Amino acid sequence: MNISRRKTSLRFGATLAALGAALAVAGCGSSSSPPKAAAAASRSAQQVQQVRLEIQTSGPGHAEWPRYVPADFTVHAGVPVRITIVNHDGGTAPLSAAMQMYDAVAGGEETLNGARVTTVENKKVAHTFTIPELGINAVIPAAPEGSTNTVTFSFTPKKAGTFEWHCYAPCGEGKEGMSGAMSTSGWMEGRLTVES
Ligand SMILES: [Cu+2]
Repeated sequence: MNISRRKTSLRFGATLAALGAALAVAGCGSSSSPPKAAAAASRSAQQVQQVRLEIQTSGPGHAEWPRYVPADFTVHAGVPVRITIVNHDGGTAPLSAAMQMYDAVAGGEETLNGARVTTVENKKVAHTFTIPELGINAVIPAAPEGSTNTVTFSFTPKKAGTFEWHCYAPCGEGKEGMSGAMSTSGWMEGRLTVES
């Protein structure tokens, strides 16, 4: 009886050890798979480069000039970019006849307060975000009084380089509205740097 019991308990012990080893292996396998999947998901979520710009109507330097903040920013080539532009400027600056092609979105997809748009009525235009060298044009309508509006513009930069962007709505000073903020880097023009 004693011997038999010892054998049983040994066998039981061996079974437990084997079970423990199996659990350890299973634990290893099952704990490594989900994190891999989670990492892939978060990597794909990060595959859109988010940039946030604000069009402000007051700030240091030239208190009355509208400006994009920041004016200079950097993204990576080959990865989709979504630029979110929050416009605080309620003033309109309809495009001149020579610039009226910039009331149409080009080179990417635009939304205004969540709805897809392809053009903005010229009399409502406040600013544009335009990179002629890349064929990119986003149109920003004037904000409702006392409020803001939000434009998103999505595109994928293909080549590395430094590209100047401009606003082509005459929101500056002077007879044509093209001086002041319109001709000053850091206000209505700036640089997009695309790194490879
Ligand atoms: Cu402007």
